[in-house]
Amino acid sequence: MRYLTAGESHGKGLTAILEGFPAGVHIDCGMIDSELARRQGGYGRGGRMKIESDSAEILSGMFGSVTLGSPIAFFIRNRDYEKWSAYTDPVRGDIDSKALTALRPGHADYAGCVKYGFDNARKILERASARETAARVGVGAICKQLLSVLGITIGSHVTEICGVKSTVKPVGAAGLNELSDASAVRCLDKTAEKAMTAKIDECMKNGDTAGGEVEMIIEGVPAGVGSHAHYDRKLDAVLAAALMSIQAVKSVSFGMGGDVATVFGSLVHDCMYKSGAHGIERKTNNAGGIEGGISNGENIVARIAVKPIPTLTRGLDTVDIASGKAVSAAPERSDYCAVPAAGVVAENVLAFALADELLKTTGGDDIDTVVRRVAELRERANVWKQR
Ligand code: EPS
Repeated sequence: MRYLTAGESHGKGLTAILEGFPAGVHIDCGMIDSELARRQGGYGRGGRMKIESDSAEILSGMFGSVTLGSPIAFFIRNRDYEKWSAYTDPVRGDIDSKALTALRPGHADYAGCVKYGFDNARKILERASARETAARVGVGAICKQLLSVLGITIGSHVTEICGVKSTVKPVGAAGLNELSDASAVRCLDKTAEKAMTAKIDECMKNGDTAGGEVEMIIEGVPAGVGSHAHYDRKLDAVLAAALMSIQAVKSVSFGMGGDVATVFGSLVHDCMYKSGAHGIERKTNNAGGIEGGISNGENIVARIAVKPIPTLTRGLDTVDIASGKAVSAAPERSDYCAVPAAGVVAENVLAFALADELLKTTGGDDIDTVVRRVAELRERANVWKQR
């Protein structure tokens, strides 16, 4: 599969085309909109989320909500476009009458203007904005529904905001989002939740922003997805690239992550034992469900670190490229903290990347073939039960 997104943050809206999705999957379009609504939520979001009420209008790729195997296209309207059309209309808009020249440190403003030879950073920020993730969540929501047919669930929870850490460690993905979505910061630890909310309140008071960490768990992936043989099919590399492509993500890790550097191998690798009911089982899951670039049948556990949003209402020291003078970066409208939303985006980019790699492993243009091949893969891991 592959997909493209198009659309500027304050343009008419966002378009996505998902190509290569199998035929015969019944898509609940209401579920796409609920994923879009989950992405809009979380304590610390800014004024824009009060304006938008994201909904995907499906344009192609299905009849009667059942996929055809043809490209699935959809459109998410930007309500805020009404206020911005004089600047952002693709044909008549005059973006230079709303120029942004005080470059925001941490955003794409400086590097983008150098790259394209622009002297107005608004031409960069309109596409660099995390608004684009709405389109990616729409694509992921469709892929989540394919994975669900195959018994695969993805959930996430916030593990840290601005140094405040959660101590709750969920065991799986089933039911995880019901719990995390019930929290304003999508955190399972009630004490940490309070302290995280207080950190965000501090940001609101001081015009600052807060980053954090989110953990994603994928349950039900059969062993055998990905490949040890090809660098570009290693499942951890594929999933990491997808996660790193999310705006503001600065690091990705699986299982024990960076802690593997701190202890002996005997404390890292997940010992196996024979279990009557399940074949071969593991005592631990430090690998995070991937060995040699291939899923090993355990839960896939990934984490992302998200930097604080670079638009601070208090402003940061910078240079105005129109005057060449030292100024404070423009106080554009933004979010104080988007870490809870980043978890929803991460689940959905993982859904696409995993579904894509899984289809490479199983083949199949229609859902029945994919279901049969996944069942065969699962059966292979069960053969050792008889020995
Ligand atoms: C976002 C929409 C944006 C921001 C945010 C994410 O809306 P606006 O720019 O109109 O306030 O809230 O974008 C950024 C954090 C960014 O750095 O650009 C969204 O839909 O998620």
